Amino acid sequence: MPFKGVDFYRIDDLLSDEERMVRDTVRRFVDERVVPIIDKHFEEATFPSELIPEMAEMGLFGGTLPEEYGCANMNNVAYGLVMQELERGDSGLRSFVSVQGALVMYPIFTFGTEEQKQKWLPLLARGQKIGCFGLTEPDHGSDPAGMETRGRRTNKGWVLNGTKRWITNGTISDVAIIWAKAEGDIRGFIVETKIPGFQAPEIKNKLSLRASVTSDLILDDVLVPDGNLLPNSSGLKAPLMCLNQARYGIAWGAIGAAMACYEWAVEYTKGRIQFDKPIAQFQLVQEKLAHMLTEITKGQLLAWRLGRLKDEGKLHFSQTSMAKRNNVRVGLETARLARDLMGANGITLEYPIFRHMCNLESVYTYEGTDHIHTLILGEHITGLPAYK
Ligand code: TGC
Ligand code: FAD
Repeated sequence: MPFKGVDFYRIDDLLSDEERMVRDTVRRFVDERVVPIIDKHFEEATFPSELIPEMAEMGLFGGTLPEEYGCANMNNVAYGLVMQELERGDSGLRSFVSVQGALVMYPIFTFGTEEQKQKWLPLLARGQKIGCFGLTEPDHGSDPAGMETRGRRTNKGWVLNGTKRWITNGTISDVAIIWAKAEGDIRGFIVETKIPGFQAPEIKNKLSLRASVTSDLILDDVLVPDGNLLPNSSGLKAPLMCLNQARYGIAWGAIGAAMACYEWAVEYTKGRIQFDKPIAQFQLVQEKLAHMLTEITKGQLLAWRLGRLKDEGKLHFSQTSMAKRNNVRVGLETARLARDLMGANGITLEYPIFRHMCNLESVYTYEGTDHIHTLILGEHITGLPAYK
């Protein structure tokens, strides 16, 4: 079914011509290149790597970074619209682009030397190198400050030891940004994955984000040259700054998935006859459709305002938490309601609904769980941190 677009409050009118053009380009790409193949990839649990060159060509990797590093230098609203469209296709595709840009290119750009930027950013922007971000560990998810991965300084460079878990793109990466406690401080390292002592086995049997590669990273006495330390990264604040970028993209992306589910629910309920009427004519069904559209519209406005604040340099990370938390809730609720309205047909891969619903279960958990974003807001409101 070709996507018509969900824009009840004419948010299009709030976008510039350039923002609309970026959105429409990625919208076409998703309709023509992603939608026809994504169910097969989800079913077979493979990532659609064949799409990497086209996404690079469109400037989607590190899209907001400057042109001097081969990036598209788009504004944050345009980037958000990219994320919305990609996740309308599949959260796995948006995850791939989030990780490459927000979690690999952003830390190199923000905490790296000029030499590191010149070496890595153009390759990553062209999709010739793929990256991953290793923060989470088997025993430290919501609480990354407790990480056990260690960096020890030697006269040959840094020796890294530890295990990271649930790492998007891990097995297919050429380079990993690894966060470790190094001489007492949390630091970021650029680790080339072909190096001795580094392994990245894939985590199998996921029922969510099946069209995305998720891995363990095992570092066993991995020797990293001094020049691969990100010199301006110091403390937990550094990886958390990266997470802000990715959480921003998710706030837009989750609404993309919701838009896809809503549109299918409308079409399906108008065509499905029970008791001699389209089920869309029943009040209980209309209540659900009205609720979905209202929540999507609120989520779109949150994302749009978040983007404008980010472009104006006025964004506080607690505002990103509000949008991530709200919009993933909207995505997941919309997917579940659409599944309900489609009855038994809702559980198959014939329609994208259940796939989105399964994906969004991960999106609810990664990049800060729903609880963690609630507590970030709680701390912002009260000044009292309730995590510990
Ligand atoms: P806390 O003491 O609160 O903070 C340490 C320092 O960092 C500052 N800070 C932030 N700075 C920038 N952005 C943020 N979001 C920040 N949050 C805190 C804070 O002001 C402090 O600064 P300073 O100057 O005083 O040192 O740290 P805490 O240990 O109490 O932890 C706080 C908490 C729980 C919010 C944090 O640990 C957290 O966000 N946990 C969630 C972990 C998480 O989101 N992991 C995500 C891993 S990556 C991932 O999931 C990728 S999925 C990718 C995909 O496929 O799309
Ligand atoms: P836990 O932290 O153990 O949480 C379990 C439950 O306890 C949750 O409900 C949580 O909200 C709750 N909880 C924990 N602490 C508190 C508290 N203080 N108050 C209230 N409730 C609390 N990580 C990376 O570093 N890089 C990646 O690329 C990456 N990709 C991922 C891809 C996928 C598909 C998934 C599923 C995860 C990925 N992650 C990645 C990991 C992700 O960030 C973590 O799963 C997430 O941070 C939660 O950690 P956890 O799974 O260990 O859950």
